[in-house]
Amino acid sequence: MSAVAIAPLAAPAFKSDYSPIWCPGCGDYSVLSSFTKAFAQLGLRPENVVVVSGIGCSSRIPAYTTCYGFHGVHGRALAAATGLKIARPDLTVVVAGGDGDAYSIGGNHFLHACRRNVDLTYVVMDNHVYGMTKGQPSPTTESDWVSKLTPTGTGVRTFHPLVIALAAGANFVARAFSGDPNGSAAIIAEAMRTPGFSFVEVLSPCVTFRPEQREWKKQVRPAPVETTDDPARAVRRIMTDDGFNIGVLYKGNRKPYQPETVTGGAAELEKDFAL
Ligand SMILES: Cc1ncc(C[n+]2csc(CCOP(=O)(O)OP(=O)(O)O)c2C)c(N)n1
Ligand code: SF4
Repeated sequence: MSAVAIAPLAAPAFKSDYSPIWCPGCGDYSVLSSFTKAFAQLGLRPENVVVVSGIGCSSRIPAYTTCYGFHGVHGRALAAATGLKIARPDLTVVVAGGDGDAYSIGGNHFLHACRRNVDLTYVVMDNHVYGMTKGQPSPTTESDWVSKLTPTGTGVRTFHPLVIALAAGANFVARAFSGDPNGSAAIIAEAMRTPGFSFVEVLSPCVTFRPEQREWKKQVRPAPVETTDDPARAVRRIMTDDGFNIGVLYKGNRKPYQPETVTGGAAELEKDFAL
């Protein structure tokens, strides 16, 4: 008897019936489209994909997909995702969050996820602000950004996620822009195809608390250089660009971390916790 062929799914099959409650014009709508397009491009099925997030406007993404989802605790998405991928290496695990979630409260997990190189794709929607809690500065907020809470700016230098990811050992580093959902989908798909910890910074404007970010569409451009597999070269390039070069900026060959002790999967682990 011949096997029944399963038809590949199109992007809309990965969108749930929940309507996003993001502000009109928020960049995260397009990032959601990029996720679903990437899943379709990779020929995935929702039952084999898990989208894990922390807390924030951007972290609402799992509910808007038809995949399994885990909308967890602020800053702890990578910890949950790492455990899941180690226990269930058969699943495709994608992690989503914002710059506050990822680099402030979640900063330590970010460093160690890069270092561990578990086969995950981490997509951070960076709007240089805490959107959900109404506009506090985040680690990527420019030091001279003036707001009600920072009347003279923060005076603190910004965190540089891509460089820090490279220094900590991430195996794939890219920058995307929400205003180009097809380009972002291609980058996210390439990140997911690349074994190990893949990090994608998506510039995703917060039109409510950073309306000036609507101008990002005029500032972004394709990176004028080819992807490199040399982390030192990638760091030099990223340190000297203006933050608006889009593309895959580094792709390495590190072997993903997958401890043999848990290859029996979740059932094996659960035996130790049986009452
Ligand atoms: C332990 C804890 N501390 C603080 C908060 C409050 N909080 C919720 S979302 C958020 C920041 C979200 O900003 P970001 O991650 O940049 O996402 P955005 O909303 O901009 O997408 C904070 C501080 C919380 N939910 N839990
Ligand atoms: S507050 Fe900002 S990040 Fe949050 S939904 Fe509105 S525009 Fe998007």
